[in-house]
Amino acid sequence: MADKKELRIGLIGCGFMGRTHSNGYNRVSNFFPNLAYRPVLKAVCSRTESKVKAFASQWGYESWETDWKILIARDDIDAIDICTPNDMHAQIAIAAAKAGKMILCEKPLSRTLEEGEEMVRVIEEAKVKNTVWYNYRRIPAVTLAKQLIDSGKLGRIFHYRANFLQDWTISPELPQGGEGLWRLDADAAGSGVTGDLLAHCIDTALWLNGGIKDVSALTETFIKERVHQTSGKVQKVDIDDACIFHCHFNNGSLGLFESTRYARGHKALYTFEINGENASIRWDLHDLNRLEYYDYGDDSIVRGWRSIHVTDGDQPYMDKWWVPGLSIGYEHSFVHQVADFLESLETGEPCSPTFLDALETQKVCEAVIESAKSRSWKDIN
Ligand code: SOE
Repeated sequence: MADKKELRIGLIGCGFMGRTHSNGYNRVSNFFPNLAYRPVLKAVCSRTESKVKAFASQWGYESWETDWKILIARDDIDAIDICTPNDMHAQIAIAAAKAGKMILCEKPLSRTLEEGEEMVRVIEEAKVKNTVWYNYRRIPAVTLAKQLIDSGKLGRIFHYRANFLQDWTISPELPQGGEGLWRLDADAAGSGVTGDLLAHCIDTALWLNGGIKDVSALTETFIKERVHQTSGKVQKVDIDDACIFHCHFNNGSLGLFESTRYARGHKALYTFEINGENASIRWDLHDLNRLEYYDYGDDSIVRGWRSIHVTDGDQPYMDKWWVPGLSIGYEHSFVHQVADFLESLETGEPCSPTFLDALETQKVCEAVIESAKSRSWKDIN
């Protein structure tokens, strides 16, 4: 380890995402031993001292701060990792870029397209290395889907279908805003399921199936008012609780997307299915090691959907883990993103999705919200 170059991390935010990223940094050098770089957990930052101290000790950070501006100003930090609620992404990323730090930003890039454009402008000008944590791309079965599509096995694509279904906000008693529940507060989050969940589906879709041309959407807010944790008052809810949209992709295929936090029984059901002229694939986050594949080229007497257990050393990332047949999980997608980021420091290549790539997802999210508001089709760009 001593011969490796250090990437000194300053992480901002100690919530769920702070834990997933920290776990990625902690695991990566054990499982990707050939990388030239290794992450060093230099400092973590959060407003509450007791919380940030406990987090630093639990995850192995050398030090902690309670003011992100101080963290950014430190010269022993190379990269800022943004794990805050969405309303902090732009100001932190812009300040970090101006200070010459690399940036790893949690998804979605921003609350609005305008915010995202400004972030991209500053980051490009500062020429700092950057990436956005759309982690699902790096689940081996999803990466394998990309390889199958790119190899031409599916042929012309006709349909792309994706869902992201949850059920955790059904109770009207659930407050909005504040710690843990900022995702229900439009000021903090920007949007509801569109920016939080559909953004994942859109990122994967753009990666697998190329750009989206236009969208037609509808959104619904089922619970119109909730107590706000900060003010203690009942306030209007401005996020979208559910969103459905359809679209044309630039390659001529049709897309159908649905997301909600009101699908009783579903906790994080992210699924997609792609139908091509020669083959189809489908994937389900609840069974994330499997990729379902149907190939019309198979001998007709055995033709049918096959379930590929993506755990073989020949399959993406899997030579780094256990032995064929043994599964990995959600957390490994973050380890893979760290590994790819470290590798990109060696190769000098961008680590996708970059801020610029993630701006494409913002464009679609913005068009989806605008389309639902205006009850009309919206072009992307
Ligand atoms: C929301 O519940 C959430 O945590 C998202 O914010 C994450 O991005 C998604 O991966 C899981 O669900």
